[in-house]
Amino acid sequence: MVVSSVVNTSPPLNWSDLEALTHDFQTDRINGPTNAQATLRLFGQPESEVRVTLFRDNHAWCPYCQKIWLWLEEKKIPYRIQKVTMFCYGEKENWYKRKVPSGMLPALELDGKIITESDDILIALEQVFGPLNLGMTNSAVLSMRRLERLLFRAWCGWLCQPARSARDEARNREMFIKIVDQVETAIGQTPGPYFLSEFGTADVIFTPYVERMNASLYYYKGYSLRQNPRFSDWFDAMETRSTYRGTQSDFHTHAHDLPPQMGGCWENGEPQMLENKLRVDRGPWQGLPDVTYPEPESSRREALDRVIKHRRNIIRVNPVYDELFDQALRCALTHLMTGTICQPQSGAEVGLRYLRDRINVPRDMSIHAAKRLRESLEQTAALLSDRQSTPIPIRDRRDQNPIEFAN
Ligand SMILES: N[C@@H](CCC(=O)N[C@@H](CS)C(=O)NCC(=O)O)C(=O)O
Repeated sequence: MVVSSVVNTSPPLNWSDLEALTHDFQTDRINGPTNAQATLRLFGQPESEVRVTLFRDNHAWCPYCQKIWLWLEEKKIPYRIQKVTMFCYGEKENWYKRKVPSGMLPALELDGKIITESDDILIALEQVFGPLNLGMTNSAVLSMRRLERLLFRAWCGWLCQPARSARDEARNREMFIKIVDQVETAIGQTPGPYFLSEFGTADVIFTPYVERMNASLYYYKGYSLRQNPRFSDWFDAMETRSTYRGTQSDFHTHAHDLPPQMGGCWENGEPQMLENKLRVDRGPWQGLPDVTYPEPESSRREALDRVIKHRRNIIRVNPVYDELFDQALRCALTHLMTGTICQPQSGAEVGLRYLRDRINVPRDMSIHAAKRLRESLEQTAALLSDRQSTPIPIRDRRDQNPIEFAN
């Protein structure tokens, strides 16, 4: 995809001009809307009220962590966040292994006591802070929890093992769709868009894997979960909640974070799947069914602010020479903020696409900001050639080792 607009021969903006364009983009990480960067959340309460520390994974990939994260945000419980490395992208921190010898995530420290296993964590939190509407052991919630596990197993059966034949593939798909129909019926029995008559625990339990199913089946199977009317209404309703928006990921992030976590995701090679895969990887990213809430006017500024904050490390870890990539990155950011296309130097396209492929939602920025940034990186790269960066690894994601961003 080569852009046909007129190319500006003038140089891209320098870093201080770019910095001025963020207009001091700042959100209140501690008391403002849910966000992935915070290490303390107070919801307007004093820090002395904090009784809880959530240990969650550094990249916000872990589904069980998202469950606890969303619950705490919905209940507005003051808490600290400590981020831990997952085995698939780096070395587990020793301090964490001393606290939780298995290294598993999430874990929660509540009044000094460590709790593991996400369901046990929710039950312990309910005992102290009260349930989120109906609680974990309510019979209606229990039946939704069972349904969620059925859906999870059917999804794994389809996605995470290679089909031996086309018949096998069709059977796995049918089994998944059969459970989807059961879920559709369950949501349809309530008057609103949520799993039970009001938003609550059941929605929190379904959120992490349903989000991952939506992304992975679109990418690896050419199937859109959002085409089911009740699921579609449920996703739309979830996206009205700022708590969910703050934890929400996108298709690109999940399509590439799941293989090492799940032990593999298997493509079916069908025409729709191939088309979807190309779109998730190469764009255009606008209009993908991973988000339907309208783009905030601040999305470009958010993307710029996040790149500027980490620019030294972003440039350092890029496979292209620092000077070459610095100039190309400024071309992309100039395009992002002004629409002006500046010519990068030959060879930089690989570096621009390397970064395009490593923007993580919500770790780095929100979903709309990431789409804008990917678009500008790709359009700038396309001025040079179609040469892609090395493929994103599937066995591990050591290319995302957070140690590279420690300083
Ligand atoms: N049953 C556990 C499952 C937790 C789990 O599987 N956590 C994974 C991440 S999603 C983990 O910590 N794996 C170790 C690692 O990847 O470092 C729960 O509900 O909390």
